[in-house]
Amino acid sequence: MSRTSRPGARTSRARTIDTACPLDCPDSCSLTVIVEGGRVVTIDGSERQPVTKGYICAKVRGFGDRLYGQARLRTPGVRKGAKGAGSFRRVNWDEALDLVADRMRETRDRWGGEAILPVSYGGSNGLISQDTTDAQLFRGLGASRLARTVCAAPTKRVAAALYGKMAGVAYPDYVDAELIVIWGANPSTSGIHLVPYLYDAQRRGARLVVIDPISTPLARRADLHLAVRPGTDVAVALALHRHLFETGAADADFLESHTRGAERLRARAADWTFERAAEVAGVDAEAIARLAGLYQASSPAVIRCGWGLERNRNGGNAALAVLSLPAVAGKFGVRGGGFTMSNSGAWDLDAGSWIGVDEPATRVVNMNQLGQALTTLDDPPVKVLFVYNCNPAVTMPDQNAVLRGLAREDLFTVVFEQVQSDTADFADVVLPATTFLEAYDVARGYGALSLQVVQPVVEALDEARPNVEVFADLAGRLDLGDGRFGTDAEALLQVLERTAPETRQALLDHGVAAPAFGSTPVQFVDVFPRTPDQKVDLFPEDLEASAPAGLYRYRDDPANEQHPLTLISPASGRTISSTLGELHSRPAFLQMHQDDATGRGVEDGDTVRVFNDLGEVHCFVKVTNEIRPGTVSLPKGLWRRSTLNGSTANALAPSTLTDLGDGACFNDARVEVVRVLSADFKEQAIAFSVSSDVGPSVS
Ligand SMILES: Nc1nc2c(c(=O)[nH]1)N[C@H]1C(S)=C(S)[C@@H](COP(=O)(O)OP(=O)(O)OC[C@H]3O[C@@H](n4cnc5c(=O)[nH]c(N)nc54)[C@H](O)[C@@H]3O)O[C@H]1N2
Ligand SMILES: Nc1nc2c(c(=O)[nH]1)N[C@H]1C(S)=C(S)[C@@H](COP(=O)(O)OP(=O)(O)OC[C@H]3O[C@@H](n4cnc5c(=O)[nH]c(N)nc54)[C@H](O)[C@@H]3O)O[C@H]1N2
Ligand SMILES: [Mo]
Repeated sequence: MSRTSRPGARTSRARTIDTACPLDCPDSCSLTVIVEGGRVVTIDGSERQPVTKGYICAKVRGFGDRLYGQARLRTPGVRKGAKGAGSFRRVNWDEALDLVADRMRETRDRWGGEAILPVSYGGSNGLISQDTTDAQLFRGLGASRLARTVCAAPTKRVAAALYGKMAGVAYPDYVDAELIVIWGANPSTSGIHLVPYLYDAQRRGARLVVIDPISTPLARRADLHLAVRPGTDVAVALALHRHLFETGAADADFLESHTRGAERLRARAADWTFERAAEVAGVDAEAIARLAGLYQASSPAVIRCGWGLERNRNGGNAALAVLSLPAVAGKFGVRGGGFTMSNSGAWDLDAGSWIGVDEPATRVVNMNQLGQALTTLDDPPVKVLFVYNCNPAVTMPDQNAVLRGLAREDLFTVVFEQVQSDTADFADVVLPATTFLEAYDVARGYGALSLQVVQPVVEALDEARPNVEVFADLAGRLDLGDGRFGTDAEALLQVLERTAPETRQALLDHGVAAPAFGSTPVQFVDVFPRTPDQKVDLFPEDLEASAPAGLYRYRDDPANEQHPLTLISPASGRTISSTLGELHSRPAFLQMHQDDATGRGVEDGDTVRVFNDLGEVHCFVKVTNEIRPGTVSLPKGLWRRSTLNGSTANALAPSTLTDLGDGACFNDARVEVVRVLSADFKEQAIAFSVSSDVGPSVS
C-alpha cells in the first residue's frame, strides 16, 4: 500500500469514504467523509458502527477547520527565537530528524538513556499511533518510562482488581433498565451517544439519578440529583453498602458464589450511616436514603460510572465503592443491569507487547508530576523531552512547574504535533503530524464496544507525516528498531494479524468488528470477571497496602481558610481535552454559585483572580445556580490564550496523586476568588494576547 494508492487521492469527482474517529472519547464514531478535489468537504456520522447511528458531535463535524486551519503545522521547524516564543526556521525532514537523532545519541552517551523522556497521552486513541514504533525507539534508547496516569488511572486499577476489566453494559441496553445512575459522568458533553438511550429509558418509565456537583443537562432531567461535594463519592457509596448489608438487601447467594472479600467491605462500610455520608458529601441524608431505596428495589439497575469522581485524593476508593455496588446488591445477570466503566479491556490488543523490544527497567516518571520531573530530577536530569499525542503545557497538573521546565534553556524539546499548540511554542524542533483523516489507524471504543479501521481519506497535508513512520525513521537513524513496520499501513497489517480470525475478517469486510461476546453483552451471562478465580474481588488485598489510608476509606477535604473553594475542571463541549482549542478564542468563564459570588462582592461578568499557592488565573465570572455552593468550575482543555494571564485551571491543580493508581487530582484544587477591576487586567491581557497569537510561525 503505497502513498499514491491511498483513497482520496486527488480526483475532481466527489467521493464518499468510510472511516472512524479515534479521538479520546468513549463513543468511537463511524464516519462518512466526502472528499472533492483531494479536499475534505464534509464529515458526518455513519451507520457502520451501531451506536453512532448516523450522527456525530459538532467538534468532529468541524474537524476540517483543524485539518486546513491556520494553526496547522505544515513543515518541520527549528527554533529561532527565545524559548516559548513559538518562532521557527523551516527545515526539511532530513535536517530535522538528523538533528533530533544526533541530540538523542549524544544525550544517551553522555547522560544515559534515562535523560530522554517521551511524553504522550490522549491525542489519538488509535492503536497504532502510540506504543508501536515509538515504543521500539524509546525502549531501544533505554529512555525514562512514562506512567500514563493523567486520566483513568484509578478507575482502571480498580476495575482491573474488582472485575479483571470485565466489559460493561452497552449503551443500547440502557433502555431496558428500570433505574439508571449516572455517577460522575456528563455524557451530554463527553459521550453523546448514550443520551438518546437514556431518554428512551425514561419514556419507558425508568428512573434517572445523577450524582454530580453540577446541574448537568441530565441532572436537570433526573428524578433525583445528588449535588455532592467533589471527592466525597466514596462516602455516599459506602452508605449505600451499609444500607444493603444492614437491611438484608445484600444478595447473599451472589456474594457467596461469585465474590470474595464481602465481609471486609461490610466492615469498612459499617460506620457510614446516611447522616454521616450526608454530612461529608454536603447533601441531604434523605436524598441518599432515597437513592438507597431506589437502588435496592429496582432491577435492572445500571450505574454509568464516569471519570469525574476519580480526579481527587479519594478517586480510587470512590470507584471501588461505586463499582462494587452491583455485586453486593446482586444487579447482574439481566439485560440492562450492572455497570459501565471503560470498555477498552474488551480487546487484548495493546501494542507494546508484540513490537519485538522488551520494556527496559528504567526509571518511571509519573506524568502528573511532569513539572517536578523537568525542574528537579537529577541523576540524570531530563535533557531531551519528546512530546507527541499530548499538550502538557495545558493538560498536566501544576502548570507553572511544567512551564518552568519547558522554559529551561538546557532542555532540548521535540514537539510532534498537528497544530502549533501551547506546548509546541516551547519546542526546539517542531515536527508536523498527520490527523486521523490522513493516515491509517485502528479505533477502539471505550464506551461503544467496537473496533474499527481508520483510513486516510486525503493525502497528508504538505509535509505532515504519521507517527509510525517518523518514529521508525528516527529508530533507523539510531540503528534501533527492526524495520518490520515502517509505515502506518504496515502497522495496520501487524495489528490485523494479531486479531482473532473473525475480527480480522469483519474489519477487512466491513471496517468494523464487535467483540467475540457481541456488542451488547449481559454481565454474568455473556461476560464474566477476568480475575484469576473469576470472582469479583471486593477487597483486593494488594491494593489495601498501596492505598494511603486503606481501601474504602475517605480522606478529608484539603480546603483551608485561605483557599476554601473547590475548583473542578470538567470536559467542555468545544474541545476534546485541549484538542481543537486552536479554533476557539473566546475567553473562559469561571462558574460560581450566587451565594459564593454575593459573599465576595462578585457579579456576573466581572473579572476575577482565582488563586492558591501554586498559581493564579485571571478570567471572567459566570454567576449561576447550576453549580453547588463552595465549588467553582473552569473548563478542562483550555489553551493559554483563553484567560487573561495565560494560566488555566491546571495552574491551580496540585500534582498530588490519587489513593489508588497514582492518578491526577485536578479536582483537589482549592482556591480563593477575588474580584479585580478589569482595568487592572487590561494591560496584562493585551500583552498576553499579543504574545500568544495562534498559528505556526515557521518561516
Ligand atoms: N466534548 C468532550 N468529550 C470528551 C472529552 C472532552 O474533553 N470533551 N474528554 C474525553 C476524555 S479524555 C474523558 S476522560 C471523558 C471524561 O468523561 P466524563 O467522566 O463524563 O467527564 P468529566 O467532565 O471529567 O466529568 C464528568 C462529571 O463529573 C463531575 N464531577 C467532578 N468531580 C466530581 C466528583 O468528585 N464526584 C462526582 N460524582 N462528580 C464529579 C463533573 O461536574 C462532570 O459533570 O470524556 C471524553 N469525552
Ligand atoms: N484541568 C484539567 N486538566 C485535565 C483534565 C481535567 O479533568 N482537568 N483531564 C485530563 C484528561 S481526562 C486527559 S485524557 C488529558 C489529555 O491531555 P492530552 O494527552 O494532552 O490530550 P490533548 O489535550 O487532547 O492533546 C493531545 C495532542 O495530541 C495531538 N495529536 C493528535 N493526534 C496526533 C497524532 O496522531 N500524532 C501526533 N504526533 N500528535 C497528535 C493533538 O493535536 C493534541 O494537541 O488532559 C487532562 N487534563
Ligand atoms: Mo481523559
